[in-house]
Amino acid sequence: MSPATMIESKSARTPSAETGAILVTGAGGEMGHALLDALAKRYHGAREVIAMDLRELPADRAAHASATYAGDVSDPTVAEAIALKHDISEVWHLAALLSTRGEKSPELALKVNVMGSANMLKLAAESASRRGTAVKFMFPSTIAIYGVPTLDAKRAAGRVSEDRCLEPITMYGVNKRAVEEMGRYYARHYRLLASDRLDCTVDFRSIRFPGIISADTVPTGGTSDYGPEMLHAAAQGKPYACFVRPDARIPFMTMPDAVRSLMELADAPREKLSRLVYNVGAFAPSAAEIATKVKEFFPKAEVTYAPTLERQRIVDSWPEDVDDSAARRDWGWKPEHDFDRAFAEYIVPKIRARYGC
Ligand code: AKB
Repeated sequence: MSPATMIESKSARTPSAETGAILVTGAGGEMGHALLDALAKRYHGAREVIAMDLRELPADRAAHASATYAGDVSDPTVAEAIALKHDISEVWHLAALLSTRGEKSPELALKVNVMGSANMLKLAAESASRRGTAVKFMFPSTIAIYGVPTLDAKRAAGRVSEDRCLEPITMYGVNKRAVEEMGRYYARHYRLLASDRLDCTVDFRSIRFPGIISADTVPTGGTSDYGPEMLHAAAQGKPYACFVRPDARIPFMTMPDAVRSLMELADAPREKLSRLVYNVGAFAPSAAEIATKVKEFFPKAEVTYAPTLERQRIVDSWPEDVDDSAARRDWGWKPEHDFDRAFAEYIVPKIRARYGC
């Protein structure tokens, strides 16, 4: 998409440019939705928030941003046009094609997930050198960067720490891992030979997220989607055929915890961070344990199992849980919602209000 076809709209709000602008890509996606809310609550319009998505944002979402852009992250001219108009001091780069979608169109996933990220990293690096200060780059990575070869290996691996089992089997996992490495390059090596300035680089910070459950939105294109799909189906009184076996186990967390973790990592003093990329965990139920919990709250829920080869294979390659001790030690990560509290205090009350059940 050329800048000429990029749609821009502005709300009436006049932001302060004192601290620079925050650019959020993928603002129309599940996490973008929750992050825009959180940024609006935090800054109340006192900070410029620029929301970008492939499609134009609905008016209620756009109201949370000071400017919105519809454009393709993989088109370098879009990033260039945004950088010309705004003094970007933070990039929250959420735009991506998820794992199941990525396996359907691997080349498209490569283009969006890797080229899109390369464009945003370049934008951040150039903004940093223009501003003479580091530009923060927040990047949601994923448990899909891990790959265990067999179910026995998965059981033996247990809670996987950041530097083990790095052999992803999906294009999405490969892409996210590549961007983690590109982030490391931009944070630690880019242009340092030429300028010697460590203070005006990309301050890359990333979290490898597990499956995320939101009570407000239903995910699309992911492989951890069976968790949230099961819940949203039960709340609407619809039967659900789960696409993985009952014993399939991966880590999950709630959307409020996921957004809070990104914000806490963004706020952490750089010198406290021993890594660029962190695991975060919360709970790690099997599909059958999610179904049992769903039935506690929605006794009429109908869950059957119809595993599909491709999606089961992906879930089997992901670890059953993650070791997040580095995040806990370095920046005090602690999930608010364990499995019981996630349902009792967040998912069920919100989902009941949403569907009126
Ligand atoms: C997916 O299923 O692709 C994502 C993820 C685990 O990153 N939700």
